[in-house]
Amino acid sequence: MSMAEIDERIVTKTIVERFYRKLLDHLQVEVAIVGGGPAGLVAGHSLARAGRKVALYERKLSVGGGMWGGGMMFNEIVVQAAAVPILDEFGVRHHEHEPGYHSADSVEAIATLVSKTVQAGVAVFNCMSVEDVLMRPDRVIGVVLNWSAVDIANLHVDPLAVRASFVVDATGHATEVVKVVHKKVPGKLSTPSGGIEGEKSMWAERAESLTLENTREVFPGLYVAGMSANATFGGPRMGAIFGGMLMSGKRVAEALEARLKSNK
Ligand code: 48F
Repeated sequence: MSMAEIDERIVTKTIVERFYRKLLDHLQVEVAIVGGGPAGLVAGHSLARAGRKVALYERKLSVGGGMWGGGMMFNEIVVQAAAVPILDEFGVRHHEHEPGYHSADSVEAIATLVSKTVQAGVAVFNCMSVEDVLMRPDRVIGVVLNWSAVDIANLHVDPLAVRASFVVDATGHATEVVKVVHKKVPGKLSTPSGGIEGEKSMWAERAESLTLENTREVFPGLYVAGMSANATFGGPRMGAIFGGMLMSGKRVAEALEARLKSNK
C-alpha cells in the first residue's frame, strides 16, 4: 500500500520504538564490548557468528576507531601475512605490496568490518560511553553507560547499566574500562604490578606478538583486546600495522567462547 503523505509522527515513532526494542533486548548480554575499533569489531563478529549475544558500545558517532585514518591519514593499512585470512573472511580486498606486507584501503577495511559485524548480529550502540562497570565482590558483571553527549556537555546526569557475563575492554590506547576497574573495584589486576603497566614506545614486531599474548582476562569478568591489551600489560605500540588488532579480536572471541561454553 502506498502512503498518501509521509507522516513525520510515524517516522518518529518507528525510530523510537525500534531503538528501544534494541536497547531492551540487550539489557543482559553474554559479552559487552567497549570500543568499536578493529579489535572490538572482529571480536564481536566472531562471537555473534558463534551464536553469542553481544552488544558493542562506541563513544563516537562513527564506529571504527583508529582504522579510518590508516597511517597519519594516508588511508591505507598494512597487515602481515598471518592476519590476511581475517581480511579474506570479511571480504576486504588486499594487495601484497612487498613480500609479507599486505595493504588494504583503510576505508574499505573498516567499513566492511563494521557492516559485517552488524549483519552478524552484534547490537552496536554508538554515541554511548562506558563510564563505569557493575561490580560484585568477586567480579565485574556489566557496564555502566551514558550518552557521550552528556560527558561532552559536562552535564550531571546519572547513567544506566547493562549486565554482561563478560566485558571486553577494546578501547585502544585509552584502556578506559581497565582504568576504572583499577581505580574503583577492590582487588588487583592480573598484571605484574597489579596495576596498569602502561604502553611503551613503538616497536612493531614485538608489539604485534605481544598484543596476542596480552589478550586475556585482566580482572575477573574483564578481558582486554587490541591496543588496550598492550597498554594494560606494558607492551609497545605498533603504529599503522593492523594484523595484531584483527588477530587479537579473534583471540579474545575464542577465549570467551571457551569460557561461555564451560559456563565458568
Ligand atoms: O583505538 P581503536 O581503534 O582500538 P583497537 O581496536 O585498535 C587500535 C588501532 O586503531 C591503532 C593501533 C594499532 O594499529 O595502535 O590505534 O585496539 O578503537 C577504540 C575505540 O574505543 C572507543 C574509541 O572511541 C574508539 O573508537 N572508546 C574509547 N573509550 C570508550 C570508547 C568508552 N569509555 N566507551 C565507549 N567507547
